[in-house]
Amino acid sequence: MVNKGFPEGFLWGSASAAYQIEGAHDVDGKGLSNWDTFVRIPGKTFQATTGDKAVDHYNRYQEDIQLMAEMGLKAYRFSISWPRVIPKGTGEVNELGLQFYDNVINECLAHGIVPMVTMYHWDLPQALEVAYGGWENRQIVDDFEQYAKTIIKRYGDRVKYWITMNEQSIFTGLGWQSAMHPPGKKDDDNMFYQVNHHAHLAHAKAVLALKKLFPEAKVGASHAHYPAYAFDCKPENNIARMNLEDFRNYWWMDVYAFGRYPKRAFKHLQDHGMAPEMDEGDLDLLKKAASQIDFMGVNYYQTAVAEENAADGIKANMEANSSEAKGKTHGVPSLYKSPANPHLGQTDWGWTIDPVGLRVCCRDITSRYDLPIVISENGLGAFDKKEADGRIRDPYRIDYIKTHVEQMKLAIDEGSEIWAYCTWSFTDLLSWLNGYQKRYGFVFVDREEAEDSGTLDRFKKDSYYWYQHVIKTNGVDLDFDVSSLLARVD
Ligand code: BGP
Repeated sequence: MVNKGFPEGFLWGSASAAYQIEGAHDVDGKGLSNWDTFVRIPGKTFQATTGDKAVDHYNRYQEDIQLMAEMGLKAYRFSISWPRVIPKGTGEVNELGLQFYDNVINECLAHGIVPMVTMYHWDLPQALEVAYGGWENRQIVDDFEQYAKTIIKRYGDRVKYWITMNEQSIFTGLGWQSAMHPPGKKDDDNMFYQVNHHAHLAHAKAVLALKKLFPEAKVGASHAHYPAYAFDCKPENNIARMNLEDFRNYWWMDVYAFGRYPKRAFKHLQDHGMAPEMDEGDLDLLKKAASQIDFMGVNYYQTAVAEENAADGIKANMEANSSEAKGKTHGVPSLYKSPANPHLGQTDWGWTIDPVGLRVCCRDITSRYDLPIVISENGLGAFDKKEADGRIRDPYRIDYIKTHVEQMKLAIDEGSEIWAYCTWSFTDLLSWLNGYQKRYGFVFVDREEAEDSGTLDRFKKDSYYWYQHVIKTNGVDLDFDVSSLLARVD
């Protein structure tokens, strides 16, 4: 028997990240992050946009959480900025920084919103980058552990859901393979695998620290799940699909869930002299942490296509979240190449739109790991416009989220245990590489690329009212027509 609607207590949520919303990049004792530094390198971000002010959530968090409450949002996923709480990355703690997140958490709880905390959403203390190369040095594992323990001790009494790492595959891929994120290195595959090993160890230490202090807490990591379809039924293309899954998905999720690297992929790296260096005890640590995680976090935006690729074939590391991927084939010689999917449309930034892919993610995780799932990000970046009548009509976003929610429901009906669905994002915010014009929110923020381009005032989009209704009906009614309501509101 298939039920209508979602399980009781299902967490309808929305997500953000510190650098993309907070602003206040150098106030109240905050240290600089790698992103504060990177965005100042000419040509790195769209029209040189920065998160210096972002959408000023640091000063407007109460207003934002009030809007969430009014919507009926059940969960709010946000990240803590490491350099805001430990300005130099290690050592002295910044009490004002800690207080800011106390305020955010308390405000959420006062409105009945479950806070879901991401420990690392890419803003590394720049001091650690300068001191020893950040993630490149194994020292970071201990420093991350100190940071994790600091925030766990401070907030663990009130925060039940924790996400250690956000999209490790993406920040390392863009950081060491395609130079699009800090530290801006290119084609450094050896270091790519080494920094990932360090990040895996850091994740593991954070999981163990959390469970020791708060055994009831729920913890996982959020992977940028990028499921692949074979280009066709040519057997070699299915091998290419398996390669892509190993090197884009299982390299991370197998470690989180099993505490080991996928065998075929590890052998490939050994054969090519690229396997990460490990210390004795590393695998035991990863295994111990794997036995204690509670869910798999999934950030889902798009699927890939896999086709065989010759040893001297296409090489270009275009990562899932780069804006340059549009229409281009990318790949890894001898493993796979990834052409566009002729059956699917794309967003204005060239990201394939594939609601069924979300179901594929859930099915895959359920069968392979048998873990509950938290969908920690899913959403549509678009050029929204505030019209003369004050409305922001975003039927394309409603359609995007609706079709993804429908597929998520099918996954639940098929046996996946899904605890939460967080859209990206609640308010508009900074897109890492694509500025403020690429909008994801239910709430429009009046600003453009230039720092003083708008009032930063908030306005509800049509999708705000639609999601409000979805939450109210616990996902039973996805066909709500906002126009009838908004005719009255206006
Ligand atoms: C994910 C990140 C988010 C967010 C989102 C949209 O990879 O975890 O932080 O940025 O993608 O990406 P973009 O801003 O590139 O459109």
